[in-house]
Amino acid sequence: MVTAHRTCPLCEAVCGLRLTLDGDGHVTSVKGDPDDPFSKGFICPKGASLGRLDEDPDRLRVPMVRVGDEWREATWDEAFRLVDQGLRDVVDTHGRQSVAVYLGNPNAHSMAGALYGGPLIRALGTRNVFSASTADQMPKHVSCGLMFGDPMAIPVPDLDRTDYLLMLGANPLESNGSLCTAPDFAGRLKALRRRGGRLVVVDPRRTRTAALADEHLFVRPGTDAYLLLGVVHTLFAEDLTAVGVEVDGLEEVRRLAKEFTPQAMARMCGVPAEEIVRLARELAAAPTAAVYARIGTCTAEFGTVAQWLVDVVNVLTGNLDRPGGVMFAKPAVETGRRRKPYAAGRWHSRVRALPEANGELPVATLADEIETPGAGQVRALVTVAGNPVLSAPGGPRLDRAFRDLAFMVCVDPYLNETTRHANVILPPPRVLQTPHYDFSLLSFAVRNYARFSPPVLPLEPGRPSEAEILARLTMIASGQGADADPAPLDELIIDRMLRRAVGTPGSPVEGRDVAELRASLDGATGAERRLDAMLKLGPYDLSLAGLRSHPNGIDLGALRPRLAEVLCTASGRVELAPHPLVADLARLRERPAARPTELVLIGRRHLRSNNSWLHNVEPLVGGSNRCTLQINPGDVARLGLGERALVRSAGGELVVPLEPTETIMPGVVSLPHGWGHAGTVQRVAAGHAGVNANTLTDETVIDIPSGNAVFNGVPVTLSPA
Ligand SMILES: Nc1nc2c(c(=O)[nH]1)N[C@H]1C(S)=C(S)[C@@H](COP(=O)(O)OP(=O)(O)OC[C@H]3O[C@@H](n4cnc5c(=O)[nH]c(N)nc54)[C@H](O)[C@@H]3O)O[C@H]1N2
Ligand SMILES: Nc1nc2c(c(=O)[nH]1)N[C@H]1C(S)=C(S)[C@@H](COP(=O)(O)OP(=O)(O)OC[C@H]3O[C@@H](n4cnc5c(=O)[nH]c(N)nc54)[C@H](O)[C@@H]3O)O[C@H]1N2
Ligand code: SF4
Ligand SMILES: [Mo]
Repeated sequence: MVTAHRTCPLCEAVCGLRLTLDGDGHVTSVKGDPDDPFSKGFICPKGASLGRLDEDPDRLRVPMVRVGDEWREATWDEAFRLVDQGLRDVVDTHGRQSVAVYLGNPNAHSMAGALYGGPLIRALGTRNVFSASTADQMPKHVSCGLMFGDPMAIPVPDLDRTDYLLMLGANPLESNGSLCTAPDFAGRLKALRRRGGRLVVVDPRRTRTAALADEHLFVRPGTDAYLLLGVVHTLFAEDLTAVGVEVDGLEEVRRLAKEFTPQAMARMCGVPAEEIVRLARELAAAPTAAVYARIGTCTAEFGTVAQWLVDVVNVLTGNLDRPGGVMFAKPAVETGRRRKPYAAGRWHSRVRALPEANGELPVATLADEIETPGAGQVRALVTVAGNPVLSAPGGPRLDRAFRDLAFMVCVDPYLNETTRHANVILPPPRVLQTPHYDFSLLSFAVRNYARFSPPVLPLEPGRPSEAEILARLTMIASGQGADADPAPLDELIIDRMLRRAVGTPGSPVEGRDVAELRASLDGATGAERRLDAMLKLGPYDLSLAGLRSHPNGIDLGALRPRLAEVLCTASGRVELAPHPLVADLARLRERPAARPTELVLIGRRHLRSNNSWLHNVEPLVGGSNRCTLQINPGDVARLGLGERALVRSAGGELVVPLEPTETIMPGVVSLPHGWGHAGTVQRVAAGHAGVNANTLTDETVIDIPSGNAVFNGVPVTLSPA
């Protein structure tokens, strides 16, 4: 029996786990780690099934090569050589822009993704960079980039101290929180209420989170921006503003907000005008307050404007960068502090001329780039930890487009709806064979905290770690071939990092000798050495050895005000009225109010699900975790529907089982994404196939400033099936 401590990699809550393994390396129990200062023993059903997931017999163990419709196993050397050949053929004939890359969500949870995603993109030398971010939080990056100068400067609600939390389009009781790293989110919300605070949830569904709140308001999908404009209007109209930080554009926002009266906004969003006014008054009157909005408001037609308005309200009520308001975490490792203010739209996509955001093009236009002939047409694709056939808008079109690629390589543990189109699949090792540090999620934590988990089990001889897989792909992409040793890549990156740091005034190593610093670095692999270097350059005087000696994690304290440190705007002030967002109000003004009979589709999440890839773990599927269409019983009766319905949208059609429930507002239906398992060798998932929600979403409709996909507020019609 061995006990091991690990951070759970399955969601943003970063819970500490305590695993027990038998002599053969099988997980016999998974518990929350009571000694973790952040998660304090919390665990959810997903974390509890980590052992099952890790030992899933359907996970790939060796590289797979597709020849026609047949798969065969390959050695690692052979697989990398085929990748080198496949990519080289495409680049030689069609140029570098003809290779696209798609990085999926689990990259945000892995050291390999954090450390090698950037180098891989740079080595490919392509602007056809896509990721799950444009199906998720890109609106927040763009709004924060424009307001604070840095797209990664995303303030989080100070959950443990706030007196008032207005939550829009988030359901942490199912999702465990997002862009707000907070293990036991539910416990923290209950504590907020126990200390006399108030929680208000805005959602077209009365969710489990809403049930726990003081108040729940139904909002018409896709209209949170209108609701927030009504709040901003009221704050000015009733002279309730109390700006506590230096801003530019205050008068412009005051002037802009004039026309957006609560009465007019109520007609758009369905929240009564007097409720909008009351929300504004309560936010202003609370000793401290935080507005927090997540996926429901991001993956919507006015996603970026809504994210902007969230922080406008936080600024206007004096709650930006103060305890109890919204604050910026100070992680132990800061990946690339910006020097230049964020600029949007530096280049555009070839086919639809959509602007780049944060270095990426919208995944909503990936199919266009593959299907449309001409110079720069995408002919090859590299995916890492992504399943866009199920997760991207208009997924079935991508399913068809992928078939026409000249070459595709996927780094993924599963043969699934996306990777089945690959020529080569490179599977990363088991979770327990992988070191873990949360480079990105700890930047959005409600407490400053650090934890490193070394691998629990060794790699089989000859098997590369995911870091090595990505490093070798990077070497291939930079033209150095399949057999090049990737070790110098890490050393080059470390060297550059140290050189910059010794020359930076105020850095902990200012003026020191680079060679000496390099010699003092610790770590079994290049990835670990890079982490050690970053910790040593970070603000807490930490090191890899220091983290190793604290296997339960280290609490680095409550959030402290630090706006001056993160602000990177040209003016040196918070930009309250960035031009691209002000300009986008024109689009919002033109949208007609919904007709009473109109039906719109939204998504939802389930505690025992995780996008598309946990449906092969028996304890996590079944029960209430099913792919059904939630619908208000009034709509069922009005439309004369039975047990199933035919759902049609501009994007496509599906037949789905109905789940009538009073918890969803009339005129709204909800279907979870990540289902529609087909053509794969995942035996459990195949028995719970469900349908692909992204058959119905429409890749031609996006949030303009960010290029983000629109999953919520999709017009649909229903008829008996
Ligand atoms: N168990 C589980 N956890 C997960 C995931 C998972 O699939 N399963 N996925 C992870 C990922 S990738 C992410 S990004 C996070 C997301 O984390 P959350 O943002 O908390 O995601 P959801 O649970 O989908 O909650 C979104 C809520 O928005 C509501 N909504 C839909 N449309 C609108 C709208 O127009 N306005 C408003 N105000 N609300 C709306 C939905 O009804 C839903 O309750 O969760 C992560 N955690
Ligand atoms: N309709 C609708 N669509 C949505 C959403 C919605 O709310 N509604 N939500 C969107 C959101 S928020 C997101 S984040 C995206 C997610 O979009 P994606 O990231 O494209 O999809 P996932 O289902 O998370 O796929 C993750 C893939 O990574 C693989 N994987 C798991 N662990 C690892 C690992 O350690 N290494 C590697 N290399 N691979 C691994 C899995 O097998 C799976 O193939 O979906 C989006 N799609
Ligand atoms: S809440 Fe998230 S991090 Fe915590 S155990 Fe569950 S899946 Fe893992
Ligand atoms: Mo996500």
